[in-house]
Parts: sequence; C-alpha cells; structure tokens
Amino acid sequence: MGFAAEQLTRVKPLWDRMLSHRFLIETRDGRIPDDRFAVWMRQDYLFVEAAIPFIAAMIPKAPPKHWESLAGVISALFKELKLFEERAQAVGVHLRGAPPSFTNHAYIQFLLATAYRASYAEAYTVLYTAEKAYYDSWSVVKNGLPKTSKWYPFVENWAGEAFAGYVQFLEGELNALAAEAGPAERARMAEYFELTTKYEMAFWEMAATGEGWPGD
Ligand code: MP5
Repeated sequence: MGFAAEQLTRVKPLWDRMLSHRFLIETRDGRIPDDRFAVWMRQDYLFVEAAIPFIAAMIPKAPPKHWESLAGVISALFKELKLFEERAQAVGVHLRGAPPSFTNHAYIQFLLATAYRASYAEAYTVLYTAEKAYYDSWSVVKNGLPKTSKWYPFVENWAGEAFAGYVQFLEGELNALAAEAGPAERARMAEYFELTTKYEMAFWEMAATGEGWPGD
C-alpha cells in the first residue's frame, strides 16, 4: 500500500466525519442558506489566494522535475479565483466582504509555515491532503446537487475529471517522496497528513457556523 492510501486508512474516522459534515450535506441537498454559502465563498477565496504563495514557496525546495507541475498549480489557482469572482458577481456576493476567519487565518499560517520551515515532502503532504479533501468533499456534494444549481460550477471544479486526474498525479508523487524518505521524515509526513485533515474539518465547521474571532 502506498503512503497516501496508508494515511487515508489511518485517519479514516476523521476523514469520514469531514465528509459527513452538515455544510456538505446541506449543500448537496440544496438546503444551505445563501448567506452560509457566502461565508464559505468569501473565506475560500482568501484561502485560494493564500495558496499561491504557499505553492510558490515550495518551488525552491522542489526537485526540478516538479517545477512545471507546481507552476501549473499556480495557474489553476488563478483560474479558481476567477471562478469565485464570476459566481460572486452572478449571485451578488461581495467577496472582499470579510477578513479571514480565525480558522482560515490559522490554516493559511500553517500552509506558509509548512512551505518555509518543513521539508519538501512534508509540504507536499499538506498539498496532497488539502486537494484530496476537496476532491472527496465536493464529490459528496456532486452526489445529489442538481447540475442546474448556482453552486454546481464549484462541483465541476473540484469533483470533475480534470481535478480527479490532478489528485491522482499528486498521490503518485507523494508516494514516491514517502518511499524515498527516512522513518523520521515519514513520521512527520503522517503528522502533517493528520493536521491538514483536521484543518479541513475545521474549515467546514467555520463555514457552517460563521465563526468570528475571540473578542468579537
Ligand atoms: C482547497 C480549498 C483546495 N480551495 N480550500 C480548502 C479549505 N482546502 C482545500 O485547494 P485548491 O488549491 O483550491 O484546489
């Protein structure tokens, strides 16, 4: 079993809780209130924007054979920002209407700290886990949300064939990095896998509750 499959098995109870989060179920069933969905849109827009320097900071640590694919990830992130802007305009959401929430702020700091301070294999673990989490999460939504929904373009983005292929590519590369890593680095990769899973769960919870900041 490759590293990714091994970790997905290890964190399965957490992963399953993430996939059954009420935010995803309500979105799938068309029951999510528009203002709740708008919370997620505003926050994820900021997250995707922050993912650009995260990937950019990984490039100097990456083996040269990964440069092109990482550059491709950056281009895809710019396209995603445009998808958010298009949907926000279509449904009347002000994307810059809120600062990062507490959880989003923490997750963004975690991404950047990982890219700057952790090894390449560890940062790649975070990238894979976040992308796989979104692929699986939006696949839950796909399994029920009508194609005519105003939210369907997000399903197409993260649960479509192109994204599935990208996640598969990341999985193969992650497995190769883990196979080359020593036991201590592999253990740290496993830790990053679990931490990222927890941040992903926290992100849905933040969107569902419209979480504020301490002292608000
Ligand atoms: C992703 C995302 C997917 N947009 N937001 C969160 C909280 N986790 C993962 O990443 P990308 O880079 O938008 O495909």
